[in-house]
Amino acid sequence: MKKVITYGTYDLFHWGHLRLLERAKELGDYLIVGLSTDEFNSLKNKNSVDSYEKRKQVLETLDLVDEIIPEENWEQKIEDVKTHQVDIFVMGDDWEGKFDYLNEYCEVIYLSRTEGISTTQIKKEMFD
Ligand code: C2G
Repeated sequence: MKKVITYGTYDLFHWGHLRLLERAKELGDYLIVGLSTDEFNSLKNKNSVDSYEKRKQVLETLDLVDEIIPEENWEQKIEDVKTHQVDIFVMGDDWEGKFDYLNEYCEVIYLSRTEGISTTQIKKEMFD
């Protein structure tokens, strides 16, 4: 079984998120999402509209996603890859190069971001 992992906040789930997860799942048989906790979001200077629990519930409705683990810090990825015996690490290419250190432990693939949609843009439209 080929295991894929990706990480993110996945706030106000949208088409861009879905396309990323679809393409990530196509690379293997089992997809793990490291979902940023509310505490880690503040470390990322990213305040999500929805709580971790709500964001997790949305991802749990997707057959695409086989497992969700909390992303609590920047340092856990190597341990996660080892513990979960991950074969492929995937991120959107807004992170291109940032996680190349994981090449020692698994394949690292950056997928193109979906243009024209972002949580930031949705928040602006919701709250402006
Ligand atoms: N994404 C995308 N297209 C968009 C928006 C997001 O492909 N229009 C991708 C991002 O590249 C990322 C994933 O969807 O791979 C989740 O996006 P975010 O929730 O914004 O993730 P981020 O806050 O960048 O967290 O340790 C890594 C971080 O947790 C990544």
